[in-house]
Amino acid sequence: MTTTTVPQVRLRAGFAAALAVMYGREVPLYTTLVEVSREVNADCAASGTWTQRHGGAERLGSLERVTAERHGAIRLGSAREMAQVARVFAGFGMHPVGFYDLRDASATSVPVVSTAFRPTDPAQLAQNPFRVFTSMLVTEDRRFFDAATQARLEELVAARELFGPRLLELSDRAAARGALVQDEADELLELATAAFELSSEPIDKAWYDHLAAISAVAADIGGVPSTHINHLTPRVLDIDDLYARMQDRGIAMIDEVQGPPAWEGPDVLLRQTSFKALAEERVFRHEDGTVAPGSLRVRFGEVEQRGIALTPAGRELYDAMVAQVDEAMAGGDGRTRVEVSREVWREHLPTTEAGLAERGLAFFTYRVPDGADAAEAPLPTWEDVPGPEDLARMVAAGVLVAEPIVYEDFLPRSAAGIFASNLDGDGSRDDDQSGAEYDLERLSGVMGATVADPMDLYAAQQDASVREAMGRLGLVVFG
Ligand code: OOG
Ligand code: NI
Repeated sequence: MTTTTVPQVRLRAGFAAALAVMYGREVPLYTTLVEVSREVNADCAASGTWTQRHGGAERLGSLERVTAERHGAIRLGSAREMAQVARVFAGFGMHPVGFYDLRDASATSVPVVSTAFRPTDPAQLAQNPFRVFTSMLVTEDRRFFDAATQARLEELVAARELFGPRLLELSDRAAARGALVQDEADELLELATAAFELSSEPIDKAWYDHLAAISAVAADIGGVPSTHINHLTPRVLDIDDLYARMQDRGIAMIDEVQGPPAWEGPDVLLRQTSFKALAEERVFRHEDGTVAPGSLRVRFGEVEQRGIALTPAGRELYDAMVAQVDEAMAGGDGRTRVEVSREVWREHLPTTEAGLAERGLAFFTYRVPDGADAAEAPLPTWEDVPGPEDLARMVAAGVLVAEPIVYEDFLPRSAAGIFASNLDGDGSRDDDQSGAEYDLERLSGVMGATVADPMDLYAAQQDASVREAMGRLGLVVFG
C-alpha cells in the first residue's frame, strides 16, 4: 500500500483556500471583492495596452499565482502566543520576515509590533505565496496601558489557549518532514483553520469598552476570547480599476489607495486599499450578567497591488519621497495626497525599470537570454558580483536580461493607515510615558524564531541569479 503524502506547498495552498472559504462565510462582501479582483486580473491580462505597458501580463508573477494570492492578518496577545503561531505557520512553510512597529507609524493608538509569516524561498513563493501579517499587543507599553490594565490583559491572555497541543504537534511534524500523510494533513488543515475562526463566546462588555477607549486594536486582541482572521487580501494587477469597480457596485471604500500613487512609471513596493469594516453581530455579557447581541466593526476586506522590491537605497528614496509628500500636504494647497505624490514621484523616481536597475534602486534577477551565444561576450572576469551599472551595461548589450523581483512584504505606514481607517475612534495614548523598546532582534528572541530581514532575502536572490548567469557566460566571479 502506498500512502499519499502532502508536501508543504500543498498544505499552504489548502490552508489559504480553507481560510478563504471560512472568511467568505463570515464576511460575504469578501466574496464580492474576490470576484471583482478576478474580473480585474482577467481583463488586465486580456488587454493589449495593459500588457504592453507592463512588459507582459506575468512580469510580476504568473497569473495563476496572482489569482490565488492572498494575505491574511491576525492579532495576538503575548510572546507565548507569537511563539506558538510561529510553530503553526512553520508547518505550512511560512517564516517570520520583517519587523513593523505600528506604535510609531500611526498617530492613532495602535499598540502592536508585527511581522509577516511567509515562504522565503523564491520557488515556494512562486508556487504559493500565502502570507499572514501578525501583530502582537505590547502590554507593557505605558503610553497605552496603565499597570492595572496591563496586569488584567496579561492574566486573561495567559489563561486562554489559542493553539491546542494536537495542532502544535502536527505543525511541528509538517515543519520537520516538509510533508504530512493525507490523514494528518486533513487534520492539520481543520485544526489550523478553526484556530482562526471567529468565536461565538460572549464578550465582556465593560472590559471590551475599557480597552476600546484606549485602542480598538487592543480591544480586538485582549477583549475577546480568541484570535480570528481580521482580513484576507487578494492581489490585483490594477488596484485603481478595482477601486472604481467596487465603488460602481455601491461598496464604501476607504478614502484612498495607500502607498505609492498611480503613475506612468514602474510599480514599486505595495499599493493597498480596503472596503470599510462592517458591523457584525456579536454577543456581549453585560455587567448585570445579562447576555445580549450587539455589534462590532472590526473586520474588513483589503486588496493589494504588488510592485518591484526596492533596495535599501531605493527604500531610502521612497521614505524621503513620502516625507516630502507629508510636508507638501501639511502646506495644504487643496490637492489630494495622490496628486501630490505623483508629482514627487515624477521628480525623483526613474520612469523605467532599466532606470531603477541602473541606479541600484530596485532588485532584479538576471539571466542569460535564451539562445544567447555566451562565449562571444567580450567581458572581463569579476572580483565580486558586478554592480548595478555593470549589470545595466550587460543588459543594454543584450548579454543579460533583467526581471523584477516582486515585493513580498508590507509597509508600516500603509499598515497603520489600514488599521486606522477601519477603527471606530482614535483611542488614547500618553506620549509623555516611555514605550517598551522593540526591534527585529527582540521580537525574534521573544518568539524563539529568527525574524528575517526582507532586504537580505531579496539581495540573496538577486546575487544568486547573477552568479549563475556569470557562470553560464563563462565568467568567474571571485569573492
Ligand atoms: C493588520 C494591518 C496590516 C497590511 O496589509 O498592511 C496589514 C491588521 O489590521 O491587523 O494587514
Ligand atoms: Ni493587510
